[in-house]
Amino acid sequence: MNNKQLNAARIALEDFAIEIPSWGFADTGTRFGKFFQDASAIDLNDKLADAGHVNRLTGCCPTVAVHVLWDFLPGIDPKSVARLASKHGIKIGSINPNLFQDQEYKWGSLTHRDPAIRQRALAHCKDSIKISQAVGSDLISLWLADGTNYPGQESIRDRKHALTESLQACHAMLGKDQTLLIEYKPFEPAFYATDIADWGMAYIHSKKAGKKAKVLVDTGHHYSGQNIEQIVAFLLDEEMLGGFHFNDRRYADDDLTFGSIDPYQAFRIFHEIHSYGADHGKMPNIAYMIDQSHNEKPKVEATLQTVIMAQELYAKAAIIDHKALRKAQSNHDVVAAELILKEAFFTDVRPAINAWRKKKGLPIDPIAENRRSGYETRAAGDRRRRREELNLSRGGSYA
Ligand code: AFD
Ligand code: MN
Ligand code: MN
Repeated sequence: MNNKQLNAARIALEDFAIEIPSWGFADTGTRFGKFFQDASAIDLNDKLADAGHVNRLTGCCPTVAVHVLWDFLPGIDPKSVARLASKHGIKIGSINPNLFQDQEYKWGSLTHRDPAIRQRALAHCKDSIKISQAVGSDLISLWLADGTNYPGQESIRDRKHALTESLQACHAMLGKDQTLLIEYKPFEPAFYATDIADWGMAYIHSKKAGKKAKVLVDTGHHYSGQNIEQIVAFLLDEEMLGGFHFNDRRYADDDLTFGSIDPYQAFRIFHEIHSYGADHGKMPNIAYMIDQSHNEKPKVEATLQTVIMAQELYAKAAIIDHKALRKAQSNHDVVAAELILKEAFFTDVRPAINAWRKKKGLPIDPIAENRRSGYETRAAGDRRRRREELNLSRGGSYA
């Protein structure tokens, strides 16, 4: 790395923060089952402790995404959750309503043909917004599983109309500085027509909902071969990119650790963001969030791996010479243009990252430090004992 690149990477690392999901530390798995780990978080305090540990080791995960039904159990005071988070050195980040598990939502939630069910779903959104305001979060991250499984099952247009109305009502409940992130997903658990199936539907619903709604891009929510960075560039240019749920995938919404399958695609997504920043003189205000579930890898270690990969790819994309790229593009010098990206992608940015970590007093190798610290071994022992004492059945959070 030359000095210019070192400096660009250092500046990028300074402002890069990525949010970790509370659910990534709990017993999660696939629809075919979960492989339980002793160190899996039992309750919210465990999840926040794990998130705090990841932030202490990496220095770039100051917030944790929470799921309303899984983290804010009935009777829990949201302010106590905020206090618990700060005890672990982090803050509550995006609030994720849950409109996909209650039996009443079998035929949909905000799209349901019965206004009473839509009202019930809106009441949950209202509660989620209240929680966000109580914990000081400005992000409501909404994913709907709504959709149909068979042709002819429902009117696609009627559902679209119902959803528009519901999202407008949800948007009206937001605080002045809050943002509603509307996430799209083409498949699963609806297998014929998901109501918010792609970025275009999310864009249109965001526009109709109101000025505080933006699109959330989950990298696992695309058909294979789809050009995600093109969607990112388009939404950025429309000022409609609210943020990301990062993960990697081979076939579907696999929620694998970020950059484990296709790091070059993740790098190209970051390139579009840095390119936008270079053209506008400042980086866009978007939420970088992780959405993964770790069925085989140890959960804390998988989260560390993801954060480290995200930092590295973000720093690699930061050293691209945008002026040289523009020049190659204007000359239709395809190979030179492509090589500018490849050079950056294959540059070892660890000297910049190590210097940044050293300056912050962080471990140079967070994964090695995590193993040396024995954190997960202690957590496994403590949580195994608590499960036995509480006679806890596996698979759900206790509190
Ligand atoms: C599942 C959904 C979606 C959502 C996440 C958290 O596919 O990505 O954002 O759960 O609720 O992964
Ligand atoms: Mn997601
Ligand atoms: Mn998903």
